Amino acid sequence: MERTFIMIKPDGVQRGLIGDIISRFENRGLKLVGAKFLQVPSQLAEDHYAEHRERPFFGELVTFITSSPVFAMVWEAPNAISIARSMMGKTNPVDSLPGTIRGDYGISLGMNIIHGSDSAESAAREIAMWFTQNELTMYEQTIGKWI
Ligand code: IDP
Ligand code: MG
Repeated sequence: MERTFIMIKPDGVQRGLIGDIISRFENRGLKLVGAKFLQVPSQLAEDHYAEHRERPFFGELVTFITSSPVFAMVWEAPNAISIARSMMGKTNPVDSLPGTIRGDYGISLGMNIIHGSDSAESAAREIAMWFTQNELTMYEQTIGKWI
């Protein structure tokens, strides 16, 4: 079983896409085990995007992600990380295919609606950064058995 950190960015929240994005993950069969709506503190934004600190767009990225509320979630499923990444579509809008979240809703590289962990290491790091243990449900213990 795997968990991934997913965040609907300020543009996705403002465009009213929270419900659609949750539906896509629910319909696919991933299980929601944590969620929160928040305006991101700058320190959290900088830590979250630490791997991009030296990139020229880092300042704009942090400014954007802290500009208005985001919707942060943890989803659970077998292979949740790669399944969520394929549902999101590629980072570059030229490559994000129709049928994916980015491919259906966006043409902007910076305002690309959604973030999702890109590896098991990132997922562990991001989940721990955004959620405390007791904000996350133990799915099998509280909701039902995975089959
Ligand atoms: P990802 O979100 O698909 O994992 P990353 O390469 O980790 O993509 O980049 C993080 C975010 O930074 C992207 O989602 C995008 O919003 C932004 N970004 C990436 N590359 C650029 C760029 O060249 N210019 C402006 N923003 C960028
Ligand atoms: Mg990334």
